[in-house]
Amino acid sequence: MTDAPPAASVEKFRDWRFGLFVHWGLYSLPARHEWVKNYERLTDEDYQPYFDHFEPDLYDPRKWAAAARQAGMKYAVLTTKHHEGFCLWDSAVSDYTVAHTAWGAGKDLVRQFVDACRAEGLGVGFYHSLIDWHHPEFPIDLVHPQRDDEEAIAKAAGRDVQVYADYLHAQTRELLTNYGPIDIMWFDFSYPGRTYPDGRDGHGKGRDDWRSEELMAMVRELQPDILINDRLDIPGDFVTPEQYQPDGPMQRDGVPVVWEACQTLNGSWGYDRDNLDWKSPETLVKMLVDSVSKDGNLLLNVGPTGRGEFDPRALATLASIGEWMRLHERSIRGARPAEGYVAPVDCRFTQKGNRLYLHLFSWPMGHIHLPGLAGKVKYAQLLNDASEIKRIVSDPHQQAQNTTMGGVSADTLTLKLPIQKPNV
Ligand code: JFZ
Repeated sequence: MTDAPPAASVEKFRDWRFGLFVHWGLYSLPARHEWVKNYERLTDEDYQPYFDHFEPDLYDPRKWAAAARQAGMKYAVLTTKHHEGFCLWDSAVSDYTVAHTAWGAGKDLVRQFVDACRAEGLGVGFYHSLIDWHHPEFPIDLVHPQRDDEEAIAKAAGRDVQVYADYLHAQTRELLTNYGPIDIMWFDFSYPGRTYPDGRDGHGKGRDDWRSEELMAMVRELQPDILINDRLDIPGDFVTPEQYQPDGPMQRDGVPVVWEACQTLNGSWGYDRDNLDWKSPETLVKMLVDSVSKDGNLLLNVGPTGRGEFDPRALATLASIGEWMRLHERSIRGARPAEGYVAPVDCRFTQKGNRLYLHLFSWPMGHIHLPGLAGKVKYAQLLNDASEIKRIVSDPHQQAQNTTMGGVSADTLTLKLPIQKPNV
């Protein structure tokens, strides 16, 4: 690893626990997944209408940032450029930017985003795609074997990825020079050493293609306090499980590592109009709790529309999460896993200071048994309304006689819960 970030940056990031991911670009117009250009094998010509019609007249990132803050998020990460190659800022080294669209002459959507985050008190992150389907020297090559073909290979021939790497470095320098202190750099992604199923060279991309060490050193030089993710094909400051929850605190080479799960609202990162696969707010809250209980963050994605708004389904979901966070935030923000206690089935523990938070993913039948906690809990309450919960410590005498609390070991704390789950 090239150096390490300051401990204060790491702790700040871990305390945030919950952030907003925004995938926004030309793909918001076809509105059927940010990989549409690759999935549907669209040529540059096919894709041109989205550049020509990019006109996000309702773009007001203060609204995005306010929605994020109200949902309980503490930072936001924007796709400055996704794989399609389109830049949301007025890059000096590209014409494929918002500033070169008919609508966006002279506009810098990244600056507006950064200003909005700062105004709402959110940390700021930049997602930046390593892959670029538009740059003339990027060898478009195998990412999805089943979707690649001879034409793509032929197109890749003769392209010089090092020329592209110069461009990548120049753009990264712009992003980390012109917008003040940036908290997170989120590169995406490497796929080294890929081969086709029949053994042909798949032209994978990795550290030698991006010149990852050099790139990371530059990022640290420009932004000494920044955290860099782990998708440069060299170790980064945090790891990024994507669309899955790990089964426990994450490790790298046997050592605990900072991590952030990224999750979609509906399986697509970019705005996907006809998608019906929306996760419920309850599922998303469970993902957040699950991450924190395993010492990780959750970066939850919204794909804004081509007009630049969060669509009503996304807003409603964020509002529901926000209502849960209003009542339960202190079990999340700055929280850590509970050391030494194993949560019962379908439960998660988080801890902050001497307070232990028990999150119940399904509502128990009147009692919940907590092995190892007898005599360790001075007071128990529901978090949503501070109403007391009665503790029942099993009585060894009764246990011996196998009566009231029979079968519950002496070190088990039993809590008596209301039969009805609180309506929150
Ligand atoms: C990448 C992007 O392709 C996707 O569009 C989105 O931006 C997401 C956050 O990141 O998707 C990936 C990247 C890496 C893996 C899987 C999906 N991977 O290494 O398994």
